[in-house]
Amino acid sequence: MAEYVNLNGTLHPAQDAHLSIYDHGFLYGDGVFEGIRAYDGRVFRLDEHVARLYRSALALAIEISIRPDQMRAAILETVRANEMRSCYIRVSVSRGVGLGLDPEHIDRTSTIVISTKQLRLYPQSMYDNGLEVVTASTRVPPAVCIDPQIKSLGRYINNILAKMEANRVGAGEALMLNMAGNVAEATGDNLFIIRGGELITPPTSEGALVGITRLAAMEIARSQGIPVREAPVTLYDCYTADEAFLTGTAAEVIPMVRLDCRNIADGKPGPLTRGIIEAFRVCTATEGAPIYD
Ligand code: PXG
Repeated sequence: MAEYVNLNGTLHPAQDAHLSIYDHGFLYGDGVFEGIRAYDGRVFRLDEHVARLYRSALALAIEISIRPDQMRAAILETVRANEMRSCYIRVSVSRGVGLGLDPEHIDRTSTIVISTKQLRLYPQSMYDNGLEVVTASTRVPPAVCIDPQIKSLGRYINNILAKMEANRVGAGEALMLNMAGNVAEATGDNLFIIRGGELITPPTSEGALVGITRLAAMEIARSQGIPVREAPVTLYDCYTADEAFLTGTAAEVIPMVRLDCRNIADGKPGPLTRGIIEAFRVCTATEGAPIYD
């Protein structure tokens, strides 16, 4: 079946969806995006993703030319056009088209692209046995330079470099530190540690994205009676944690069992992590905006 892409409100076969070479997203990373997932006919936390997209755009003074409810409908329409039930949905929005940095001199009609893909996931064995992670030398930019709450295209060059550091040593992910040397997050996932029965995750002021899976994991933990706290996390805290895991739309909830050649506790996924993974799978299977009524 042909793959369809929604470009500025119109569905095109993927090979016919063309962007200007002067699109500000391409030229300068001047845009925002969301990575969303559908599970068996339902889009997980669609409204939260759309809301975050518009907050990111607002913070960068990018005017998205359609309303959030129209964006929501366009996302669902695109998944339907591709006859998908479970997939990864990518929404990218750029400021507009024109050469030169100055937004005054470009056509500030936002470019909006919505596409769907089959996901390549971590293999099940990594959920069962956990992920080996390394600390990257590439830092997250300080919040005074670019607020980590903004899911912008341009921000990701550092994350890509950090991911390449992980690839170089065969690790599944890389942790990124902030300028103070505390752990901010992984390249495309948030970090959690468990210590003394308590769940701890770095606050966004430490350089973490306000992850939607992060929020789901916090809600699940609280509902299971596990206390949750946002606090700075050091590498020492990770090395000596009872359990650790990462959360993200792509990875879902995945145990982190080794960091920088050190086992975390016994080097196996811990019981609280397993409980949260199980509950998260129930959430993704039962919640979400229906794609096909
Ligand atoms: N931190 C960063 C830097 C991220 O990019 C997360 C944490 C997890 O957030 P969510 O809301 O997904 O729980 C992310 C998510 C992509 C892609 O297109 C990127 C993400 C998610 C899905 C797809 O590469 N980043």
